[in-house]
Amino acid sequence: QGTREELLKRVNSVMSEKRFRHVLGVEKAAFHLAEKYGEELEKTSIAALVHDYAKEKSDDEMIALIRESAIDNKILPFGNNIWHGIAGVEVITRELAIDNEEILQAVRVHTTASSQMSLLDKIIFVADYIEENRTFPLVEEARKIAEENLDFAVKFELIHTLEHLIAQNAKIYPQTIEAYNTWVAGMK
Ligand code: DGI
Ligand code: FE
Ligand code: FE
Ligand code: FE
Repeated sequence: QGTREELLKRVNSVMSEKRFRHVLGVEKAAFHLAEKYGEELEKTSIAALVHDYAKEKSDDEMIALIRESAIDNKILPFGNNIWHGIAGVEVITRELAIDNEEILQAVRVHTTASSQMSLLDKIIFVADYIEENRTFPLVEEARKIAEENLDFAVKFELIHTLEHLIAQNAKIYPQTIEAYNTWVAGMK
């Protein structure tokens, strides 16, 4: 197991300065939520630092990876917004040798959420949305909710992400809808 410093260097080397600042912001927000809601800080740090590791890979590289790995080819039409979490797990497994299943799962569901989420999954999902560099209109409200109730923050984020995607006529990944049905529409 490497140190945080080594991981920071690796992560910094595969993304823009702007995205690296976002990643540091996610780690900071995730630390805050981990202390508040009782998650282990080392796991939280690693998950936050690697969550967008595959975000700047080329489409060609990601498509090749999805085709040759066990990842469901049904994700292919959705683009890197969906690939970088689900297939990103394969990338961080190979390039960073991360094998902690809880960390990998938090990366896997950080964009779409999931009907079943661990505390770490929720922390990374919400921290990604509320970190200090985010500036969209609803972010202050999301931050306030995250201070009160982590599950309500997941729900708020799902509602507004889906609204935003639908307003743009974007393709909705089935797992995003599944998460919405569970967290928002009360489907068990
Ligand atoms: O990687 P980040 O920009 O930090 O954030 P993210 O991984 O949470 O989300 C990346 C983008 O993916 C964001 O614009 C929202 C979008 N997204 C979330 N769910 C879906 C989605 N895009 C599509 N097309 N379909 C989804 O279901
Ligand atoms: Fe992401
Ligand atoms: Fe997110
Ligand atoms: Fe992110």
